[in-house]
Amino acid sequence: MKIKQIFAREILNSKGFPTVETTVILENGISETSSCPTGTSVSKYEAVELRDNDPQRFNGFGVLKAVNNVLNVIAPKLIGKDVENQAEIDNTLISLDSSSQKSNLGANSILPVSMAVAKTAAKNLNMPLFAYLRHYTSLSNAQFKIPTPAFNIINGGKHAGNNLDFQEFLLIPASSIPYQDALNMVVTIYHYLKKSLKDKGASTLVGDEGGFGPSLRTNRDALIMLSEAIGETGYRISYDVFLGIDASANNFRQDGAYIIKDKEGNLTSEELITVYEGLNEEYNLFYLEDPLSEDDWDGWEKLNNVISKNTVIIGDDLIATNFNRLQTAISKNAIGGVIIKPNQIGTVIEALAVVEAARQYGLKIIVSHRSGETNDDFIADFAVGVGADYAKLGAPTRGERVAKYNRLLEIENLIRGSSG
Ligand code: 2PG
Ligand code: MG
Repeated sequence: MKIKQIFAREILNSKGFPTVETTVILENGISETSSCPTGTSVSKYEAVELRDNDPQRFNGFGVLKAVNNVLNVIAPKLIGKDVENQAEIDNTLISLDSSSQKSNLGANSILPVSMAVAKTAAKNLNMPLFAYLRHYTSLSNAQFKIPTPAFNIINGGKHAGNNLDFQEFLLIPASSIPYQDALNMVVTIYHYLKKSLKDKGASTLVGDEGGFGPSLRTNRDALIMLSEAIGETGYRISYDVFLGIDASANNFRQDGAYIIKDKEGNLTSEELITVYEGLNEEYNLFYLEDPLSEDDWDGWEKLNNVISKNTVIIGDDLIATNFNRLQTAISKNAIGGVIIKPNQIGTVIEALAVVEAARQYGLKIIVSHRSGETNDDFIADFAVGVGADYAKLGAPTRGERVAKYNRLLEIENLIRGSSG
């Protein structure tokens, strides 16, 4: 079915910043809408967003230029194209922009079109989006499963106004636990944690992704609080549920050194690795994302070699959902898993290519939201469709986060229904 019209508008995201929403309409009247997420801790290797820089509107963060790019540059080239031809459409978007980081049109004009095209195509075929996206992978059509959710329960770094250096302290349920039960477990722990923060006089205000943002003495204290909360619920740590960290280490690297409150002074990569090894011995970290900064390749190689085989070292800012950077990481044996964020690269087709390369090399695939989100639940379907091992979607609170977790509940039901 051919595309008849594409609309775009400026809307707000969960952090009160403008973003671009697009609607694709087919000749038969079927339409779907999608909107662009935005990162707060962004890699310098990501596709970039176009902002208006007009101080008269939204402190310069307006996106009317990107909206106009959809309406005046992108739409005329896509109208009349078959909506099911995602590859041709995304390649048209890539060549219309023609820059290496989507800086001409802006990834925030390109991605919401690419996502809305996929959503509209699925709707036109009367298929759930996750099942439609499966066609663009090397996986079999039938075997859908809900990725293990990775919940961000305590927020720090750039995601909260507190004093923690590490950006995310995560709870990861055992993969054998069905999704509904995993959600129940983590929500139970979340509320125990809230109570114990309150009892200790710590703040229960939440950060960008709905996790608590208390100020604590060290980053290790956040792991202590999480472990205690798990203990109080009766769930077993490192059996029912595992601990993880997204350090987002770019944010505490200064002049070639790392600075965190767990250890005095400026740390070298080796010294920081020793800190992680210590934390791992105590808390059996299952998941360690961006433990080192995005240019510290030697540090990544070293850590991935020395850390216990039970810990997955995950590249987010390091890879930036970029095929070439993934190849470099693979050749250096720097990671065991990779974060996939479609807006880091700018089109659905390019994100799918990175997923396939990661799968081919046996890396864990973690599909992730951004800290600035809307209620668009595209990423939940994307995670199931591409057969991700994990889906990182924030805390199980706040509308823009639960939109995704609730969509996974819906998909879980659909999958059960289809498998009898
Ligand atoms: C991350 C993400 C999402 P941001 O670092 O993994 O949690 O944060 O969107 O701010 O880059
Ligand atoms: Mg990250």
